[in-house]
Amino acid sequence: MPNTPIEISVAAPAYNEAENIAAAVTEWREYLERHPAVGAWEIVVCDDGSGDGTGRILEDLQAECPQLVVVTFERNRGAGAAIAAAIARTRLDWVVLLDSDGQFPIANLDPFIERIQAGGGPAFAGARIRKADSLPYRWGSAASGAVSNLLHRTRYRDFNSIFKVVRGPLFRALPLESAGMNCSTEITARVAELGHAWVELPIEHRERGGGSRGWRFWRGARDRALFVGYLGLRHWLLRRGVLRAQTPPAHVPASLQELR
Ligand SMILES: Nc1nc2c(ncn2[C@@H]2O[C@H](COP(=O)(O)OP(=O)(O)OP(=O)(O)O)[C@@H](O)[C@H]2O)c(=O)[nH]1
Ligand SMILES: [Mg+2]
Repeated sequence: MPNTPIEISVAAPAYNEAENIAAAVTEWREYLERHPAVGAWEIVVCDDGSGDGTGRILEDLQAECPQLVVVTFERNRGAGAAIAAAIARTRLDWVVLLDSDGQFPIANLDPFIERIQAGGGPAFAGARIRKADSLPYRWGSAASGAVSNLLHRTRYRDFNSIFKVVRGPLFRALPLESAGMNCSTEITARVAELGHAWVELPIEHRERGGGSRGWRFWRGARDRALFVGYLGLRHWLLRRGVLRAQTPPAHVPASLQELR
């Protein structure tokens, strides 16, 4: 097992990231090309109806990087839709999900690759040691994370982290339905619903490279509260056997019975 090269798909959403996307894709490409444990790799970016030239930059990058796959939305559909489309388009054994604004150094992947080579998985998550966000956003994320842990009877340090490393078939089978900025929370909850424990590893999180935050605090906080409530209700109904969980892909143990 240790010497089997790992096949990795990087999946990322992008909305008006003209200032960041070239540096991000180049950083990912160089890392994947050079990492001794990485075999086949691809980068899948979903351009979520950007209007700042992000699409053209991606086209230029594709000319020199055949492993770069671009999914283009004609209009902006929100991070949730962009993330789901990028994941669905991946093809390889392991999928790494992260943002394309440069806030997640790809070098964070080192310890995850070691764990995968040691036979770990199927679901790893990056817990941000220090969130490079302003206080209200850090507080908001901590509060919603605490409520999600309560509702899902889990104890994750960073329930809302978007930095995920998951077995491809499992990730591609998740019926993701969140629209805006709640996809990370949904992914954490849905994998937990299937009876998998996320293995959390500490990661670095840095300031956004350029460009500005594309969402408003109070609207984001309201949507997050509503979504956490919805996931909590789903989980409660699953536990009571009122709802049936999605049928997990063949290789995932039907450990859902334990939840009843
Ligand atoms: N804001 C926003 N981001 C989107 C959208 N669609 C895709 N994205 C991407 O989703 C990722 C996360 O969005 P960010 O705006 O960085 O959210 P954030 O990290 O909470 O906020 P920042 O601290 O400003 O980076 C980025 O890679 C965006 O390019 C969208 O409709 N709105
Ligand atoms: Mg960001």
